Amino acid sequence: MTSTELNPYFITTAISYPNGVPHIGHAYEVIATDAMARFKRLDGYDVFFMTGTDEHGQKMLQTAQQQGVSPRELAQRNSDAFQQMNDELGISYDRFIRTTDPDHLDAAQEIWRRMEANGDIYLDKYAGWYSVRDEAYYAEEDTELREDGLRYATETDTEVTWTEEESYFFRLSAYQDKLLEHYRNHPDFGAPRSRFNEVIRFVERGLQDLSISRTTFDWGVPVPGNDAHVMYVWVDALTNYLTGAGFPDTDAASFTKYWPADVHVIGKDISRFHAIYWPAFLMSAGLELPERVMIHGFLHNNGVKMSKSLGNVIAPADFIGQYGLDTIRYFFLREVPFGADGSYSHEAIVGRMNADLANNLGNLAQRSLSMVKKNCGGQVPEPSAFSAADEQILQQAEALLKGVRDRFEKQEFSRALEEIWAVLGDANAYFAEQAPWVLRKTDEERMRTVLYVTLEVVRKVALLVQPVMPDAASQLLDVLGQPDGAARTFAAFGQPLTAGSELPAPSPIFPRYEEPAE
Ligand code: ME8
Repeated sequence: MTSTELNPYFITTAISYPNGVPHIGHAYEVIATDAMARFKRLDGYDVFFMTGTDEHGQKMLQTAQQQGVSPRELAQRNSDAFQQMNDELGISYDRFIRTTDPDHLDAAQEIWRRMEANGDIYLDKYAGWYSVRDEAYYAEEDTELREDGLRYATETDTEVTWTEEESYFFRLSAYQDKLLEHYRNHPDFGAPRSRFNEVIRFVERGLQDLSISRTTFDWGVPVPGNDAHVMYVWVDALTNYLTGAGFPDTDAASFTKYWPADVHVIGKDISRFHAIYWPAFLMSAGLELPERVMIHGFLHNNGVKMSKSLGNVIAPADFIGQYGLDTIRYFFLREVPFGADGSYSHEAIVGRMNADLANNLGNLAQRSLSMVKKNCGGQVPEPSAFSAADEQILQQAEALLKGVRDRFEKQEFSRALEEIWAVLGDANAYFAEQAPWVLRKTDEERMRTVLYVTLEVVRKVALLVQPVMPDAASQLLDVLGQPDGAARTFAAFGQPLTAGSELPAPSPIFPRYEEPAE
């Protein structure tokens, strides 16, 4: 890499099953990943952000049959719905990958060939319990027979069916020690620690070889050299991350630049697939492992699990319509520590919207900017010597970039926002104490300095909240007179406002939520 090239950063979400339309859990994952991607771009990285849909497998086929359409039609229809959700959420992805894309077929078959060439694939017979809902195999002891006479996977409550067929197997058992060694040498490979520990304990209990092909249906990637088999959907699905980087062309500029991926962002229900199977497949194929698997929790509505039968599945578009996109993005990232399970409710969203956004940020910006408009000729005021109080709040704002960067590096979005809002709290206290509206009559020079300091703190906050609230932050930077381009990247963080520069007319950016009249 020459010195003029930016550092690469490859980040992915899970690819969703398009057997239905997206829900708020899907929205949560792409919003968080989008915030991370935007942060890295603003921080000077060459970011490649990929999301998409996982279109093969028995679940897709069964749903299609129930709906009387072909799996291809079902995939197309719902994949479009996922893309539409991404657009509604302002997701800045660089590629939306579909596992039915032609380049993905090549990648999936090539990783298979590599694992086979390494001696890790053999043909045998599978007999055991399979959950179509989870697209996962379960050992008998991990299932239970219930009163309805059906057998269920204990952990996920999904029905399992007895499956017996010829199948290729992957020698997962051979990777137990190598995986444990990798975990030891890379303590941040899985995060947060509590969820990573669950993965480690699972591996320590012993790994069995994995059935990786099916013969009873053909909606999948054909196994190279044996068309009677299609690949187990997870082999195909996980490989999407390689496809995006340009695999199987390992000499491609994109591959040398972006692989290995920096972060796979996924939910807690699929941590084993990403932190056990995936690194084992990659080791077998002689490919580098991703740096990090970030495991987020599940979102529940008022603490209650979302389900179609409970009728509490909320369409992301309805949320946006009610509260606004930036409020939703802010709420999810601020309210739920990333990694933990979280809950949302109307009251909690309105609370954040009114207190954090409208009061703490919106009012401070609006009050200081309107005073500048009225009393400083609509130009950034000229400060005179800073007082200790001025210096103090300026330094707190200055320190935010490093603090927030450290938090984002670990996907601790709520902590990052907490730090920003702590400084905003102090900035509000500073503004109230300094009372520039009183200074207007007694000491105009001091008034100008206080307004300058306040605007500068707001500018720094506006720069830092761009990844979370792209639209609102952009409007805030507009009213602060910041031109598009370099002035809006983190490179400009330490370059304070220029006194005398023109400011456009201020306009309120963060509305309060008012309950609609009965
Ligand atoms: O698992 N809250 O797809 P998927 C938060 N195709 N996250 C949730 C959630 C909730 N209530 N429900 C689901 C698959 N998710 C596979 C992935 S990757 C190679 C293949 C998350 O549509 C879930 O944990 O069931 C996963 O990360 C993502 O949404 C897609 O789930």
